[in-house]
Amino acid sequence: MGFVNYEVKGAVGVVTINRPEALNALNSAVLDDLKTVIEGVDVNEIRCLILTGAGEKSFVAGADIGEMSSLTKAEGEAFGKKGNDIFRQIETLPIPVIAAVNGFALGGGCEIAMSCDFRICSDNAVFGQPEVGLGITPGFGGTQRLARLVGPGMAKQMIYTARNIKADEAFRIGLVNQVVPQEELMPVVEKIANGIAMNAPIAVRNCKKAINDGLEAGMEEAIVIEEKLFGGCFETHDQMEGMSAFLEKRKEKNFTNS
Ligand code: CO8
Repeated sequence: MGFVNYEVKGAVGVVTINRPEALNALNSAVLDDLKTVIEGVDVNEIRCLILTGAGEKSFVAGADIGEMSSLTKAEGEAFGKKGNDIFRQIETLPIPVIAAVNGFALGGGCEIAMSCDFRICSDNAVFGQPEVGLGITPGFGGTQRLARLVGPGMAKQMIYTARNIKADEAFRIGLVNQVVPQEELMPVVEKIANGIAMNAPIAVRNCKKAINDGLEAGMEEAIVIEEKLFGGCFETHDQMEGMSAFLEKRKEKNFTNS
């Protein structure tokens, strides 16, 4: 696929945004290719997805400023919706998605990383929402997801000042889970992804859904969401296998996604 590569490594899929000449900036063609690749992921075979950017300098340096510069109001709104739709598809994909942030994650780049389940970054990563310096607001979910992830005060400061932050600060405020040397980024993220892939896939999916759906609900409703997804694991092959392995003191488990 032109601007987005997809590689399957066992039960882990690696999606790479590949437009290094523009620091992997998201134009319409990149977003179209990303949508095609995400919709093509076989979520019955793949148990964890990794999203990264090509090259060693940038994850995604934002939405394409050249393309946006001449948009009308209606086109601007449509472009925002195009990004939002695909980012929401990533966020609600049944399997976990890890952002391996290998450099600049600015504007739409920070926003796409935040639509993933969690973020691991290299030590050269830079995060920020520079939009107000360009005369626009974040438009691919940044005002919403950043506030939910790091709290409204920190999100407002980052967005109003348009100040970029380095990897260590992103870690300190909880925007990323771990910072690793650049050369270790993909091995570390693949190890995490493989670890997730070894766990019971239905249970992992149900955890993702319980956390995501529960965060959008009040606590009374949220615990019922969890109860249903917890109950939904019983009588699956994987629940019986997981518990039998424990009771029989077996280390090896044969989880089958059924
Ligand atoms: N859009 C288009 N092209 C870009 C972008 C971008 N966001 N970022 C970098 N590029 C291009 C540069 O134009 C340059 O191309 P060329 O070689 O043809 O001149 C190439 O990538 C390399 O970039 P630089 O030479 O600038 O590299 P530097 O190392 O000097 O600087 C930076 C790297 C600091 C990342 C710098 O490129 C930069 O500031 N980029 C813009 C970052 C930014 O502001 N991003 C936010 C964009 S706005 C956004 O994402 C809004 C999302 C919501 C949209 C909703 C729509 C309604």
